[in-house]
Amino acid sequence: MPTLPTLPTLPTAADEDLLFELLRQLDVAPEASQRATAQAVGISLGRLNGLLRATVDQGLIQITERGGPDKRQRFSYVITAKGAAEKTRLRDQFLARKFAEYDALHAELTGSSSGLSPLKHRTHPMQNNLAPIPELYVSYESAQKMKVEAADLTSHDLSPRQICDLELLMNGGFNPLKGFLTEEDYNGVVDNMRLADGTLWPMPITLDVSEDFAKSIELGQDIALRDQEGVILATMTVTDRWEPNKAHEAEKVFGADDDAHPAVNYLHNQAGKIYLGGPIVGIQQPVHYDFRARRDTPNELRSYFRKLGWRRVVAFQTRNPLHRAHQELTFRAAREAQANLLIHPVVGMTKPGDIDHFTRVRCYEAVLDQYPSATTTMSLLNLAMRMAGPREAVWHGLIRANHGCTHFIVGRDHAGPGKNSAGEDFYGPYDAQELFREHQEEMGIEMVDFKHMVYVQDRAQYEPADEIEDKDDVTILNISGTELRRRLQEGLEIPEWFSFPAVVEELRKTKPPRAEQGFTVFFTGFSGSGKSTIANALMVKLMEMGGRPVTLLDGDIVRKNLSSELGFSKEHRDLNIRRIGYVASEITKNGGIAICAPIAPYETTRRAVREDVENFGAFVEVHVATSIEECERRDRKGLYKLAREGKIKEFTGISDPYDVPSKPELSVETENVEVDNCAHQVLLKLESMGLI
Ligand code: PPS
Repeated sequence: MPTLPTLPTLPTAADEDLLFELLRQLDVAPEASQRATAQAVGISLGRLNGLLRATVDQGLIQITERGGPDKRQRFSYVITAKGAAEKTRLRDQFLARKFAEYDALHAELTGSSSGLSPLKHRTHPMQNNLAPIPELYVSYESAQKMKVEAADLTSHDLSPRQICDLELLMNGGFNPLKGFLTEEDYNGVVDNMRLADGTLWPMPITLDVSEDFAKSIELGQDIALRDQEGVILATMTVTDRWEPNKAHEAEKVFGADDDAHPAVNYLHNQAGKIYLGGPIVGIQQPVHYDFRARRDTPNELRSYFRKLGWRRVVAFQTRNPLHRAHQELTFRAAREAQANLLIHPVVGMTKPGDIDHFTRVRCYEAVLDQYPSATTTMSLLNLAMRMAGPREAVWHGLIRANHGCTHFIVGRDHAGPGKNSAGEDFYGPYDAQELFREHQEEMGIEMVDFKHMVYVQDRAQYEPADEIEDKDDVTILNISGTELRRRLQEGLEIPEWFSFPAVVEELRKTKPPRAEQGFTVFFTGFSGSGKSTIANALMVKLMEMGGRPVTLLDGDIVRKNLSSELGFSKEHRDLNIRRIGYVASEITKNGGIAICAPIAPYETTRRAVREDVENFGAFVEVHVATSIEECERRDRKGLYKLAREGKIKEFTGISDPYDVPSKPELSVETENVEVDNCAHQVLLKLESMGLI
């Protein structure tokens, strides 16, 4: 090696960042060629040479010569203990600088986002709920620049739920969060509902990613966060990476590690294994093409309230259409709180199986003229709900406080997830009110609590159930959610005391009677159990009846046409079934009948397909319960023999698992029963469910 120049000092931040990059690169790829190293760090070969010599001089790395034929790879590098310490120091310094830049950005935004002068310069102090709150967006000019720069960063494609979370992080809906939770904040939130600095925050807002993606990231690295079309919405400096204890999170946040809870199910079966945390810088809002005029950021709502002089605002959270009981409840709440009313429905993600938000918003619009326009407004909230009952109520309250509201309605079973796997409610009906009450002072928003509202026919009005003193002398009417669904499904009357004709009309448009809706019949069972034969017979019978198009997605047909590249590992089987589920849900959505007949050995995957389909219509799971012994005895395709001989690996029932369905709509035995009879049993089931 030629003589080394003396070590150049590294005075600027950019030089220090470069040294950090180099040490990191040498750590990751100690035997890469110099050209590759220079390319990875983004400098010329000459510059690299100088830097390498300098780092050797400082005792940060050692270079050894390697033998071997490849002249370009003559050296390998080892980072010394001193080098490792320097790398850590540089990383921490980098992060500290990022945080400082970030805080400065916030300070700038606090004053400028509404076009008002910064708060400290204003002569009249503004009421807390009306002053602008910090957003995480950069200015338009910076965003244009960042978009170009961020194109070179490693990208994470956000899931629909993460997009909802990111939008509320960026627009201040999740204030005071400045990004996805760090590990320390996460632990505090999970265990005590508090961030590391003690601030109340009940819900973990985490960026879950796959193990492979997590491995490709270095702490301190910036990543680009993209929506599902690839648009860069934000960048994030990854400061934390950890594997969460999901069972613990489920217990603490949702009250039980039970997959019957939609958010627990999501946590275990959809969320990635690793969480990344760190501050984000917002580049642009997620794009929404629907109901644009009805969507408002927290600052837009605050400025609207400011303009109208609304000092007290009570928010009503909902994921359901509004019926008369809700109208009465919201009127009463506004009266009680002496406040204006904000109808603030969630249009992000709600409970699987809920009425889609397009229909709901049309329903809300249909009843808006029932409210006094001078004191009521409606705005849509792109929140991904977790159905976490009490914690969710506190979370909803904080979000509404950020949106400029002073009061929040909490009714019976707020954000309830339904029954647990033992058939019991996850939370008590008024647990949410209790937890909210405990924290409301600190939250800066007051609860307006309501008991269950029922209709008293004698007085032709709604009253809270627990306030009716002459219960035994009057006629009390109530239609539950389940009863409403039944009436819609069967095309039965929905009385005017219960809902508004315009709402019912909208609901009937999207929810025609069951006999006119699409649905999916999903057969599952061992190979050779008779799934395909029964499915074929069923298809022919349904086609004979006519009325709706029928599609058969048989295991073998699908493997030929949709999944020809897949094998039989768990991963491939899951992918195969999810594809079938996707096609079936599209058919169901469009009013057709999908008959599926794969083995589908895993309960969790079948459940995911059920959820996909139930967004649009009924899912009828039929277990073809032929025993493995009988299937093997029949061995129609000769596959069992090959499996026994070890010539086919991972064969279901022989060398691969099959989860017997725990709650199928129907289970059919095929031993000593005619195929025609089996298909008929399915038809009877469909009839009893009102589907034909
Ligand atoms: S899965 O698990 O649902 O994705 O399987 P599926 O798509 O229904 O495909 C099952 C058919 O593939 C043949 N086959 C096997 N089955 C199970 N295990 C292994 N290892 C295997 N290898 C090939 C078999 O013929 C199945 O057809 P059916 O119609 O079920 O008999």
